[in-house]
Amino acid sequence: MTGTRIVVGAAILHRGRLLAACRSAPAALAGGWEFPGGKVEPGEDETAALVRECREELGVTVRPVRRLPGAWPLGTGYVLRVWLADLVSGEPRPLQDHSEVRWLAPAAVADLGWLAADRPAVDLVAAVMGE
Ligand code: 9L3
Ligand code: MG
Repeated sequence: MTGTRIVVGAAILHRGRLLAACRSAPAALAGGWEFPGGKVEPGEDETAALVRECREELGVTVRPVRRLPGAWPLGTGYVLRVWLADLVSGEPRPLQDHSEVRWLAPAAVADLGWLAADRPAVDLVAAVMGE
């Protein structure tokens, strides 16, 4: 939709595990787990933003695979869209806005303290992991 501002999140799957990142900033979100990512910049497409954000936040190269159906409101005029992604290279580490990253086995996905906005996509990713 024209004018809709988009935040992309990366559901990075690797060796049967899902990467989750715990926010350290801003204070209102600190301690909440999320799919790493961020705002799509003007003129940038979603996949380019996803690759850029994963490089900036985690120091890794990812390959977007497909976008999950849905767009979830962030309450700030933005919506969250989540992409499945492969890890191409690098070892994820928290370089920006995160205190910790964690690889989750399928059984651990549902129990994490995800940000509310990410929850619906978490359920979709969990279903993909169970396929
Ligand atoms: N946000 C929520 N879930 C996510 C991501 C990547 C982002 N998986 C929210 C947090 C911020 C806003 O979107 O309010 C912008 O994200 P960022 O650019 O601070 O990562
Ligand atoms: Mg971010």
